[in-house]
Amino acid sequence: MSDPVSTPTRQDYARQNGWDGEYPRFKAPDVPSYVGTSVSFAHQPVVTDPRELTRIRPDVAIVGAPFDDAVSYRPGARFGPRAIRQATYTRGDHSIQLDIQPFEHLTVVDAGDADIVPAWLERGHAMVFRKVLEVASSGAIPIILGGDHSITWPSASAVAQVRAPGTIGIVHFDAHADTAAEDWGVLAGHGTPMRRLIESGAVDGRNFVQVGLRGYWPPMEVFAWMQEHGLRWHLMREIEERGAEAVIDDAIAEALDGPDAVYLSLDIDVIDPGMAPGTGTPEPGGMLTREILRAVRRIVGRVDIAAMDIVEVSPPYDHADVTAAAAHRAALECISALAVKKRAGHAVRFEGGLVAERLGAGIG
Ligand SMILES: [Mn+2]
Repeated sequence: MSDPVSTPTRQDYARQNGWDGEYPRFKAPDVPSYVGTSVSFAHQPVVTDPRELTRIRPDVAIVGAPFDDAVSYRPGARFGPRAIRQATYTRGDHSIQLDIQPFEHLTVVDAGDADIVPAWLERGHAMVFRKVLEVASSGAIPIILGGDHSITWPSASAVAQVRAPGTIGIVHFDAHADTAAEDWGVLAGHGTPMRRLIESGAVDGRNFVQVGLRGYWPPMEVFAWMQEHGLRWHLMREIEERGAEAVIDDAIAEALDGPDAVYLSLDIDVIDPGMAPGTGTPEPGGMLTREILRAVRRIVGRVDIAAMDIVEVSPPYDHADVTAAAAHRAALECISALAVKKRAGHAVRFEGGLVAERLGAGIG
């Protein structure tokens, strides 16, 4: 008869239950995407120090811009960079559609986030500018994860400063033109960045191509201003009538007509809100996610890319991470298409402009 209060005997549950077997062990970056305390884009190394970036010479550097103080409607895009980084179940090692292992060919790093604090619009833009300037000055192609669309003003300004003002064009996917003079008197709202870029001379209006515009904003006088400044745009109606393929081909031809390289700006609200509901100003009747991913592959494959941003992902309004996943794949399609180019012998990094100056001065 056993005594219920006797001292328990020592047990070896590992042995008893078969948990003492030999198992393989995994460490970052080989763990599954949901394991670990920190998330970098595609489990690539985190390199935030600009001197390190110059030393490592990455082809591509991811930058987070967790900023949404300039929105006009639903907030939440400040949570975009983190949601986009983690919206994947693989590391993205093999692009099946482009038949390439992008990270075998490209050095990609996650340069971390711009130093953002809440409720300080001007400081936020200054920090986005500085962060993108640091990354672009290393010669890497920045892929900026927003954030509301106002960050394109400082971000594209930084890229234009590194390369030389007027040398980049912008291919801009969006439901909205974002060329307003002001949002309720605010010059730096998310409805105004494209006008600021053109007014400041960073980007020539003739080097602007917009795709996917629809809905009820901006007003007529803004389109009149766009016409005066030589912008080209393709309404959603044109995609409905001619198909995305034909319209994207025209956009590529227009993007090649002038600038040395293209800054690709993808407002996720260009995609139909049925497929990308997690955004601040949803406009029904948009493009398909697959049309956008194909457009990114084609544009990056055929045009020299200076940078890309992916903005207006607002996770609080998302469902089942579909919007964040679309944004994540857009970045990965850009990286994969760049890898295809590099494999074919084309340079991906930028070595001219400020980069050459820095290296020439021995800063690198
Ligand atoms: Mn926009």
